[in-house]
Amino acid sequence: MLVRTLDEIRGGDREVFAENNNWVSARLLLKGDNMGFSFNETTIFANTETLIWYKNHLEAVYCIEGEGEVETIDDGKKYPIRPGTMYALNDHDKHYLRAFSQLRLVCVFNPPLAGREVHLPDGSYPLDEEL
Ligand code: 9YT
Repeated sequence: MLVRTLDEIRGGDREVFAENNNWVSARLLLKGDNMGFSFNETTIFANTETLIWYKNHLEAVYCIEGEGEVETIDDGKKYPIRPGTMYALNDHDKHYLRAFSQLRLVCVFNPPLAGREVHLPDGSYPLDEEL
């Protein structure tokens, strides 16, 4: 049985800030926990725009706080994000994530994140063997 709290994660190795300070991710479950997925709570800071393209991963995101939008780059579609909204990047969709107020998002990655990944310039995370 694994039990972790955000309070324990704050300030430790499992708390990861974006290279541009747009977000902070509490990595509640990682590859080493052997669940087959990783599980994070991410805070996206207000009035930020983040380019994301998880070409190596699938991600599902569930919003529990805040207002924002996702814009998929290939077709220019915009999807409002608010508490209760889930989106899944099932097609490795390249997108902008915009936070109009602070967002709190629960994020699941397959394959699992391995540790302290931050976005590469193209918006992806490396596969863990490339870390
Ligand atoms: C929604 C999203 O992908 N935000 C970037 C951070 C990521 N969720 C993470 O590493 O926890």
